[in-house]
Amino acid sequence: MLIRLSPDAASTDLPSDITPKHAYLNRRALLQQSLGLGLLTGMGAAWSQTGPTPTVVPGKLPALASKRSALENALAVDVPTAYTYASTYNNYYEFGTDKSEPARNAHTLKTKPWTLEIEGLVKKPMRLGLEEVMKLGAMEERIYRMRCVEGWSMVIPWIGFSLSTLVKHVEPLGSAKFIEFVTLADPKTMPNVGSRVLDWPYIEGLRMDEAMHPLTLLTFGMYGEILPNQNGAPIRLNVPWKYGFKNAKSIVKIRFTDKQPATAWNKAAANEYGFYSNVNPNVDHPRWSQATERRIGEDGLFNKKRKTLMFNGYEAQVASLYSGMDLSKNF
Ligand SMILES: Nc1nc2c(c(=O)[nH]1)N[C@H]1C(S)=C(S)[C@@H](COP(=O)(O)O)O[C@H]1N2
Ligand SMILES: [Mo]
Repeated sequence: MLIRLSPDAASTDLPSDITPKHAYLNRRALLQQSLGLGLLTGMGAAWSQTGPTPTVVPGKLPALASKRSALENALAVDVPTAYTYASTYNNYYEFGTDKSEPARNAHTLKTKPWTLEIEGLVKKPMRLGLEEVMKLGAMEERIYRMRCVEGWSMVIPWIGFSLSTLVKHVEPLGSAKFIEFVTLADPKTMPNVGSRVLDWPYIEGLRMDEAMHPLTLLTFGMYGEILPNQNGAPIRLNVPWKYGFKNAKSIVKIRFTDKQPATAWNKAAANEYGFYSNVNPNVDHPRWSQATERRIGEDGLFNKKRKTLMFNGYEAQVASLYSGMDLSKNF
């Protein structure tokens, strides 16, 4: 399932037009079936060139629709990472700390039934089944560059809708300043939750304006399919201008708070992993440089690396969120 797109074909198009339209629409229709109607299970069915004609054509991101942005220019020369890498080279410490372990171990994760609890400083706290969550918004494909703090990157076509849709639905109180994301920690199905490598459950957090940014994606699928367990099924976060560890997998609770959440990696090593975690080539990790990255599947270990871009290439979209902040202190 290798997805290769011609940079020439892409150079005049917006990101959502990079994929040949017929393939895109068929994938979308298949995803709607698999996510919405429950007709398909697992993999193998999607990414077909033939299929039902969809009735809904996805729209562009409002923030990106008007003119070609730095993001679009950057993505026009990027190609999505092969599905085999995106689904076998993973960080999901609950299933092991080796990159190959989540793909081997995560089959034990039980994603049905799944309940998402929304609590804290909101007018309408609620418990929603996965299907109810998915009905809150219109699914879109977003091709995002992902940059892991360890120095590698991928380009992944995610499927989901902006987190802001869910946030508006539960009506946060004025006192809500942050959102905490709590993920599943089940020692019965997650072999590494017994270890002390992190303080479980894995918790992440965003400031409210970051959570409301249209690029912040509540994600249910990738490459036109439901998420594989190792990629955080059935529901995860994707905040593409931040290091990968911000993207909490298998979320069970979303809590609105007035205080900055204590996040898993910040608790483990505060001097190495800050709350903001914005991709920043100018701020080194204490133990290594963040100036360059290795694109998985593209560069061999000994090939040249890519330059890491400020805010992972999403500077035009998100830099204003941090104006006036010292990003070497708020790393
Ligand atoms: N629950 C949970 N979420 C997690 C992690 C984890 O260990 N546990 N690892 C994070 C890290 S470090 C990265 S780089 C991304 C990897 O996402 P991917 O495997 O889909 O590429 O997931 C993030 N979300
Ligand atoms: Mo990561």
